[in-house]
This record gives sequence, C-alpha cells and structure tokens, in this order.
Amino acid sequence: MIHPIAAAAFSAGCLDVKPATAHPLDFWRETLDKIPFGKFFSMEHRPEAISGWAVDETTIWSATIAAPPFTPWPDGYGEVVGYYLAVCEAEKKMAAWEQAVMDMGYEVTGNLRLRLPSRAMAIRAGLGIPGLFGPMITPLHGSFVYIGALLVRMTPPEGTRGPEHDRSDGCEKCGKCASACPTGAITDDGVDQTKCLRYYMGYPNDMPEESYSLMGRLMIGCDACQRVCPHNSGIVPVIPSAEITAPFRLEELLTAPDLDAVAARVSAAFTNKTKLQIQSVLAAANTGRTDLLPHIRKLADEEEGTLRRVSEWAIKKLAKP
Ligand code: B12
Ligand code: SF4
Ligand code: SF4
Repeated sequence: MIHPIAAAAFSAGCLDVKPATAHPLDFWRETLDKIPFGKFFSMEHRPEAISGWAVDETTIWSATIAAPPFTPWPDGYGEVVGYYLAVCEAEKKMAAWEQAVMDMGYEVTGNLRLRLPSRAMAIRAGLGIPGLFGPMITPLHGSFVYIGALLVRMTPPEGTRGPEHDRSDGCEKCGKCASACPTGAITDDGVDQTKCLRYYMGYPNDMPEESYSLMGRLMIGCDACQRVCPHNSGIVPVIPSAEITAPFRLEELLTAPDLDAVAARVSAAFTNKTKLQIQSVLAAANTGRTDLLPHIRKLADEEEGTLRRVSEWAIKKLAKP
C-alpha cells in the first residue's frame, strides 16, 4: 500500500517519491571539498544538524518534479533553460506537499534547497542514479527533474534505504555528454564545476574570456550535456510560450530600467540585473546584433568590472567584418 506521505507528493504534482534514512551524507563530501567550488557553498551533510531530530526518528522523503527542456527560443531573444523556469512551479508543489504532510500531524523541516545535498539524498532513496554530467538520472523522466526533499519526524517505514546505497553505480559513461559540453568540463571523473558555463553565469567575475563566445545566447542555465544523453532521448522539449519569452528580448534586456523584475521571473536566487546584462551583451555579440552596439557602448562607458569587460569584448567582436 502506498504511504500517505507518498500519496500526498503525487497529489501535489511530484513525478516520484521515496524515503531514505537520515544517516550523515558524508560519502561524497571529501571529494567535493577538494574542488574550489566549496569556497562558495558550505553544505550541511548531517540531516540531524538541520532538524535536531535523531537518525532513528527521522525520514528523508525525496521527490522529483518535472523540469523539461525547451525547444530553441525565437531569434532575437536570450534563452533560459527549462529548469530555471520550472523551479518556481516546483517550489510551489513542494510547499503544497509540505503543508499536506503537516496537516497529517507530522513535524516537518522543509525548504532544504541549499542546505542538504539533494542528489545524494535522492540517490540513497533510490529515485535515480548519478549521471557522469552531474544531475541524477531517473528511470522514467531522465535527468530533467528538480529534486525536492522533506525531513519528517517519523521512524523510517519498512524497506527505507540507508547509507549502504550511497555508493550507487553511476551511468554507463558513454561519453556523449563530455563531447557535447562546450567547455570540456566533463571528463571520466565527472564535472569540473569551475569550468561549467552555468557556474560562470552565477560567478561572472570568474568567467574566462575563452568562454564568452561559448555562451551563445544563454541567459541562465545550460543543458547541452543533458540533451544528448541517451537516458533523455524520450523527453519531449516544451515550446516556450510568448509569455515566457517576452521579457528576454535582447533589445529589452539591454535597455529596460527594471531588470531585477525580469530576474525575479526566473528566481532572484539564480540571477540578477548585472548578471542578465552580462549575458545579454554576450548574446548580442554572439548573434551578430550590430544594431545593439549603441546600447553596448553605453554599458562599456558607464559600467565597471565584468560588465564593462564583456561590453568591450562585444564591441570588438561586432566590429569585425
Ligand atoms: C552547487 C550546485 C550547482 C553548481 C555545481 C554543480 C555540480 N556539478 O556539482 C552549479 C552552479 C555549476 C550547478 C549547475 C547545475 N545544476 Co545545480 N546544484 C547545486 C546544489 C545547490 C548543490 C550541489 C552540491 O555541491 N552538492 C554536494 C554533493 C556532495 O552532493 P550531491 O550534489 O547531492 O550529490 C553528489 C553525490 O550524490 C555523488 N554521487 C553519488 N553516487 C555517486 C556515484 C558516482 C559514480 C559518482 C561519480 C558520484 C556519485 O554525485 C553527486 C555530485 O557529486 C544542488 C542543490 C542541493 N541542495 O543539492 C543543485 C542541483 C544539483 N543542481 C541541479 C541542476 C538541475 C543543475 C543544472 C542542470 C542547471 C542547468 N540546467 O544549468 C546545472 C548542471 C551543471 C552540471 N553539469 O553539473 C539540480 C539537479 C537535479 C538532478 N536531476 O539531479 C539540483 C539537485 C537542484 C535541485 N534541487 O533540483 N549546480
Ligand atoms: S551522456 Fe552518457 S556518460 Fe553522459 S550522463 Fe548520459 S549516459 Fe552518462
Ligand atoms: S551544463 Fe553546459 S557547460 Fe556545464 S557541464 Fe553541461 S554542457 Fe558543460
């Protein structure tokens, strides 16, 4: 019989849901800590430190929510990958699920977005396997999923998986994602996140000049590696509606006074005005938009730092015949 907490997840719109024990998730921590990215994210790997409940009275319920890719956006627009427009909806579904579980009388700790390692918890639960490209791959929906989790104060139900499953086998390492990655961030050892375009979008001061032209017209997110994965061959991309694309017209992005409102459509946690301007300047240069040069010149004159640096690069690139 399906557990009522799982049933509530499905009712809230989750694709799949499974429980795991709350033993510390330290297995991959040491490897991750060796990567410089650790300087930005210090995640807690002991669920007990977040909830205050002992391991034997805690169950981690992880769930997946659809975050499908988009078909190419119309000419003249920047592109946001499907994941970042699905996140806002996914978080509403998580909130509905959390409320339903609390209504059943359970104590719940939710909103774990940046505090515990989502993939590690979901892999322990058995929702999917680690892909060489980073994201977890699920059997029915590939890797195009958001992962959410609730810590619930309850004895783990019978059959709940524990840390003996943390070292799950990864994908078959066919290497297609590594060949498709524009920066060469993926090797047999996995992803070097400090070479990933998505990382540079979040930390533009670290963006090396050789990646400027590789950005194409991406505004936030990159899914080139996931698109070629055989596990995603059955995933049908969604056509972005005019309502979704409208705020991302390049001309608008380079001139609109209130770009923070556009950033909030994606989620202010993932981008902001300056980051959007940087990506827009790169997109204009990468798509040959000489008509936008006056706006880019203005940014090169008036702005500082990375925005000025990419604007000067774009002016040179657009000046070339
Ligand atoms: C920091 C972060 C990033 C960083 C670094 C990404 C990275 N490669 O680690 C940046 C900004 C670059 C990033 C980018 C993206 N991210 Co991100 N990110 C995170 C975040 C906040 C923390 C990740 C972390 O450092 N965890 C610490 C490690 C120790 O734990 P873990 O990630 O859970 O899992 C590790 C272990 O499970 C281990 N593992 C377990 N068993 C095995 C077996 C083998 C053989 C191997 C090799 C590894 C392994 O592998 C995992 C990675 O090391 C998580 C949210 C969260 N709270 O977890 C989202 C998260 C991982 N990101 C997510 C997504 C969707 C993305 C993007 C695809 C978005 C996009 N389209 O642009 C890209 C993918 C880039 C890429 N190719 O990896 C999703 C993944 C969903 C999924 N299907 O797995 C998450 C879970 C957010 C969410 N709640 O949905 N991200
Ligand atoms: S493309 Fe191949 S190597 Fe990369 S994640 Fe998918 S199955 Fe693994
Ligand atoms: S998200 Fe893009 S840049 Fe990052 S590893 Fe995948 S293909 Fe490479």
